[in-house]
Amino acid sequence: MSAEGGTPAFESSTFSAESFFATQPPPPDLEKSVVSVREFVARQIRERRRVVLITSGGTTVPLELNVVRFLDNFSAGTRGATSAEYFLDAGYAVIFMHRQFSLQPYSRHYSHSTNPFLDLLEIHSESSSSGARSSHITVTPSKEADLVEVLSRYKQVHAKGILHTLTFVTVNDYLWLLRSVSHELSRMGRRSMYYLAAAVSDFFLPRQKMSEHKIQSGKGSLHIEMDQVPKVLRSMVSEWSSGGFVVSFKLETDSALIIPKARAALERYGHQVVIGNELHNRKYQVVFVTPSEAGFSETWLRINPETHPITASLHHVKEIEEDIVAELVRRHDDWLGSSTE
Ligand code: PAZ
Repeated sequence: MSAEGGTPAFESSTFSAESFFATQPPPPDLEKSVVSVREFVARQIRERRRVVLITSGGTTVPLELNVVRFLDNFSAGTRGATSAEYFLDAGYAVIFMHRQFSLQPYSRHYSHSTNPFLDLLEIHSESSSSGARSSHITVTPSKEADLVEVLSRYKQVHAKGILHTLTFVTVNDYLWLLRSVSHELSRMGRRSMYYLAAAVSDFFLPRQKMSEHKIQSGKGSLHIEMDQVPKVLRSMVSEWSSGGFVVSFKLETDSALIIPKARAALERYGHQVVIGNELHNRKYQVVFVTPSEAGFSETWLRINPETHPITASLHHVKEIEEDIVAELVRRHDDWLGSSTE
């Protein structure tokens, strides 16, 4: 990186998973998160529930140690937050590992941009006989039925203790957390599912190459050379997850690349399903790519875009995640049924 602030000598432009974890520091609260996941998984095992780990939202790539600037991506976490609700409905417990401030199950219905909560409320002011004025708040009657429905589902899930939430911000946080949570979840073996919907950066700046202070302007253009983020899916399948059902996502903007890249990922990593989607129609169409006796098989899921207006998100509106989750639960059942364990 040519930027003021110094560039310590550090050679490595391709990281393996091992060299990444040997050289990049863990997030400070990792141990606390691990203990909370351990307890959550132990309870779900006792209560004989399957668990799905959902990753959701985008990762950042900080450019400075005292971070002022960072790279980010488009993901709002809709896929992950929506899918979490359908997995919970299907009887799975959910570890929801999401980008801080991205959408979350249930509260997503009231996101600040599509349905700001202040618009749900009305103020009523009264004067008493002594002349003192008081105010109270109620929910706008036309919004009440939807709110009751979402709130009661949210409360039930929390009362049952079947949703556990973890947050990440940077790609470094994400990788450390993913490895640790997968280790904990591996105790559940084939009854666990990994649903990797987060939009994870392919490139990052190793800590050893980062400028300590804010990159200064005044020397013309800025050149940053990033290293490749290690492809951890292989380690996840062969070491970390210990036999769980692994579903990865593949996002492309050129739809012709989806199938070949999904097949290449299955060949390389040996997991169960790649769900391919294209940026602009990802809310209406996805393809399941799986290994089969004939090589690979593809199953397209589609919904009518008119039944899913972009701003509407309550459960009675059709969401493609309902079909994605139903299909995965069916495939996980079949896979468990075919197990020799
Ligand atoms: O978060 P969102 O609903 O806006 O987008 C979902 C998605 C496109 C990030 C997800 O479906 C996906 O494809 N994740 C993997 C991206 C990738 O690394 O290829």
